[in-house]
Amino acid sequence: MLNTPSLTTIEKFILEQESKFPEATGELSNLLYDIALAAKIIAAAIRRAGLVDILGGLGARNVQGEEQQKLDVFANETIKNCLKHTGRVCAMASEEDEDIIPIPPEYPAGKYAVLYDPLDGSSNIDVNAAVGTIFSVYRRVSMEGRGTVADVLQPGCKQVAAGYAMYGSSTMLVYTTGQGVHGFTLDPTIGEFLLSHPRIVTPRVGIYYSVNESNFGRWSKGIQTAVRGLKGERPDRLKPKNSRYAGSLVADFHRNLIAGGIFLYPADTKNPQGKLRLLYEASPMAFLAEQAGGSATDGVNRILDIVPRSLHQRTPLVIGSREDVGFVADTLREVAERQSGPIPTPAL
Ligand code: FBP
Repeated sequence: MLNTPSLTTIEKFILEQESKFPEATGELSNLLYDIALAAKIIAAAIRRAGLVDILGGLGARNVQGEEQQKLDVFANETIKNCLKHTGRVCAMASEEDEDIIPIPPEYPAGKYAVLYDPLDGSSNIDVNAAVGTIFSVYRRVSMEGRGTVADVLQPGCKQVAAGYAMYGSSTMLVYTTGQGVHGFTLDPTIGEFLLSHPRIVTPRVGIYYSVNESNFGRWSKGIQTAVRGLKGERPDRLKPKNSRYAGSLVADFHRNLIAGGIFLYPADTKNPQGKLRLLYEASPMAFLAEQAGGSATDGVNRILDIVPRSLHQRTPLVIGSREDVGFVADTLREVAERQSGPIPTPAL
């Protein structure tokens, strides 16, 4: 008699989570399935990328001024097509689209707004390195009908769900709805996301630091001092960390989430506001980091408290193991105080 393994599919897990909330309508659960479906479709395209005409640029530039990759556009359209008709979404916003993405009039508008970075780490696509999709979900604030900009311009602390799919050595989906962080691995033999990393907790002190050090000369004195500290120049505060940088936020964040570590994309003279986008990258990752016991700041302020002013605003990002993020914040304050006198300490 063949024993069927006890499989916890993402559907089973989400239903178990939902059953803890008698008032739940199941709409958020279904929305998470829609996103999981989109991730499967994108994963299938990425797995065959070298065999079909989906690598390389399109020659067009997106709203960020970056050359759009064919996979960027494929992923962007795939997510829209998986969400727009469901009646669960009132509006969307994508890193690849200038304005909010309205739900077509032929479909009902729902109670959630979804923001996403369809393909994070685009520079890794053509070299077969890990890339990802990042998503963030808010309850709408506009009353009814088609969603508005107000539904997507909300501070990260208002998120009801966030997560990412990572297309690496395996395809994973990691998400939170405020009940901890859970990871699922796609079993390609059955096409199902199965629970592989329940209740992820990130170590308080990490072993890795992840930053693009080629920008060192363009950093502030504070960031230079902090990164030197992470490398070992402050044995009184920290053990030296090993350097790892994949050039894809999802891949760097995931490593540090599991093994412990800190990722930084600071502001610099080329990117005075930082490079990463608050709504599509920093806020969803900050929700995950905090739910796993880590933290996320712009160096000073808690990312989840930042009230967005525009759809594509950028922010410096320091995220990961709580004590390491705290060390960077302390160092930035100490250097600033040396340069200009005492500064009040914000709550992290
Ligand atoms: P996109 O690919 O979505 O534009 O994301 C930006 C990103 O690729 C992050 O994933 C990554 O952390 C960072 O930029 C790498 O930037 P750099 O090449 O400047 O180090």
